Amino acid sequence: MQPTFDLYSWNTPNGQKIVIALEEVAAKYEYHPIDIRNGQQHTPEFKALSPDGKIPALVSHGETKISLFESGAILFHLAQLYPVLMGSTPEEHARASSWTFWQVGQLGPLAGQFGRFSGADEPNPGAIEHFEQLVWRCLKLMDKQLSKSTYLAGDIFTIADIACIPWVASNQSYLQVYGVPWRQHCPALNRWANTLQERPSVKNSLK
Ligand SMILES: N[C@@H](CCC(=O)N[C@@H](CS)C(=O)NCC(=O)O)C(=O)O
Repeated sequence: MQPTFDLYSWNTPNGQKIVIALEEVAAKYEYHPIDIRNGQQHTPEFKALSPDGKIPALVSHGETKISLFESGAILFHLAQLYPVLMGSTPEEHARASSWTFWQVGQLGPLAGQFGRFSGADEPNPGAIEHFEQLVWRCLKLMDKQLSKSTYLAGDIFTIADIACIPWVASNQSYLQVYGVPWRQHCPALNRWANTLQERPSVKNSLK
């Protein structure tokens, strides 16, 4: 039986990841917008799906009904159902895991804090500089990896690329919002982003 999904999300990088993954495998899903600008993430109904009150959340209707929160956990769940999302060799699988955890633990939170301080009403130049340096460290690391392989995990597109691309290249990415010139300074990252943005799943999801 083909699984179907209910996705509770919003058009931000963490939400876009899951749309890309679902589109990539042509999964059947219903999109339920949770407007985080208006506090819909704090309702008891949504918190029953995502206890920390953050998008995305996914309900997966397979042999049993499974409810998940945290974008990384959702990507791994989808990769279990659609192994193509995880690469084809044990090495690619391991690298896809590593870079996906890295996105969730490093790139996402650091870019998030950079955006938080860059957009704050109270200026805090020290914090902006601190997080901007850490963001550049992330970008240079990706650039180094992508100068050695087409995708983050090797020769095949995986959940690692899905996890990272919205944080780098979507219009909602804080790098884009605050004009971080990553395309000029990270040629391999730029090549990777251009390649990914040609994929229909990415093109349709990063708006
Ligand atoms: N670690 C979480 C982070 C999720 C997250 O920060 N979601 C943001 C949107 S990108 C959110 O829901 N923000 C609303 C809020 O914090 O109230 C994940 O990867 O899913």
